[in-house]
Amino acid sequence: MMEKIALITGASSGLGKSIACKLAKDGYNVIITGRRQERLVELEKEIETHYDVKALSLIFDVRLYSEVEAAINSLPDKWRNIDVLVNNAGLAVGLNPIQEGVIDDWERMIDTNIKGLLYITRLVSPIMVGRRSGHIINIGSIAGKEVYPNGNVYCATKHAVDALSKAMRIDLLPYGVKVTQICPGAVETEFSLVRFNGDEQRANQVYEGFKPLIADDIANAVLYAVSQPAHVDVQDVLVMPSAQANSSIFNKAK
Ligand code: NDP
Ligand code: 8X3
Repeated sequence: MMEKIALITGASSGLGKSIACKLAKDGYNVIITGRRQERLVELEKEIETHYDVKALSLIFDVRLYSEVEAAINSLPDKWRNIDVLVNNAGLAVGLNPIQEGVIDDWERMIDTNIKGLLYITRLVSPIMVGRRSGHIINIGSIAGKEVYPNGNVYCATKHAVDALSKAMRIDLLPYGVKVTQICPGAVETEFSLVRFNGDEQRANQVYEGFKPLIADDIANAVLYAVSQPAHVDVQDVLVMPSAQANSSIFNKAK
């Protein structure tokens, strides 16, 4: 049996990749998941080269329960006892007023950010409950605390993550399973490139004139949460760039 195991969704990029590396550095064997196989296979090699742990990639789309179920059921016995689940896979698509919203964008956000998180949690939490131990980290957002113009459905999905984090904490409390929500402000990753369908110029504009967070800043928060003693649960962490006061007020260079 392996000592410590963490499963990180959305590890092919951004926060998930950095979280996987930090946890591996801390001695976790990591199950890294996403849809882009080549990236995950490369990360698997990178982790096993640099750290004294094992890495295993699982390729699936979190929106498809049958794929998620098959992936979790395919885990070899020695990988099944997951200690830490990081529900990170997620995205924003588009930035339109509600009356101009694109239905397919809404479906992608709701299916990924809410249903995907639920599917994985439904499959992994019984393992934790059975072992009377475990830690679920949900990556929320400042967008789950406040709404901002044109953020409507993305903000709603992250408000759902906020609600689900509180709800999971209640349901899992009797079984010694901790739940932490980590809510970042603006982090420079592929997030805006995805939101604006590959439009690099528009994506770069999001981070102009101020210093955004980097993925490692959020991975540090995850490491802090999982490193606490058994009697301490870091419930909710909001990490913002120093130049960002709330979801829409920034101190940008003129
Ligand atoms: P990235 O676009 O860099 O990474 C997103 C990750 O999610 C990728 O690994 C992607 O993998 C995975 N993913 C997306 N859709 C699916 C899917 N259907 N099935 C499986 N995996 C999927 O963005 P971030 O790292 O910034 O985003 C990570 C999380 O952080 C998200 O939940 C986001 O909402 C949240 N967040 C981000 C902030 C930011 O400013 N960047 C701020 C606050 C929260 P693949 O494409 O290979 O499937
Ligand atoms: C991502 C941060 O402010 O673009 O969750 O919604 S924001």
